[in-house]
Amino acid sequence: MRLSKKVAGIAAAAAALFTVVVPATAAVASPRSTCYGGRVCLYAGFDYNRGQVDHWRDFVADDVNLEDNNWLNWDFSNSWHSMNNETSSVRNRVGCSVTLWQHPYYTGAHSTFTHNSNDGFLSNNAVGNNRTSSIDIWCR
Ligand SMILES: [Ca+2]
Ligand SMILES: [Ca+2]
Ligand SMILES: [Ca+2]
Repeated sequence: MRLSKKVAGIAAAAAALFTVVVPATAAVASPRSTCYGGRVCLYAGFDYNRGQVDHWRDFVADDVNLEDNNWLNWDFSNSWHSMNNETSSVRNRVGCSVTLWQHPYYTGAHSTFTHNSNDGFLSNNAVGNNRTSSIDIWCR
């Protein structure tokens, strides 16, 4: 009797833990200020979309042409809005340097961002604002 009561208590504790875990998982759905390790994150707005429509996307490998990539919404759904010539800020957590290029296939003006760097304002970089069309991740 005593044992089953203890088991019931553990089950209740596990259930309580589960109800806590669910909203916590939902809370991290917005990448607004977070870029997870092993990724480089591009944002359609300055300051990682603060106060703006949250169009963003993360990359784990090179992409030669962003014309066929769409932004994600805050909830990871597809915005159906092309990423080409729209990047305004970047966070790099991918583990090595990343170069953003003005044109597809790594051509034109470009800017390189070291691992763990952030740039909330690409207007003053060589690649410029709303011009990125390809992304080269040095270690992938
Ligand atoms: Ca692409
Ligand atoms: Ca800048
Ligand atoms: Ca471009």
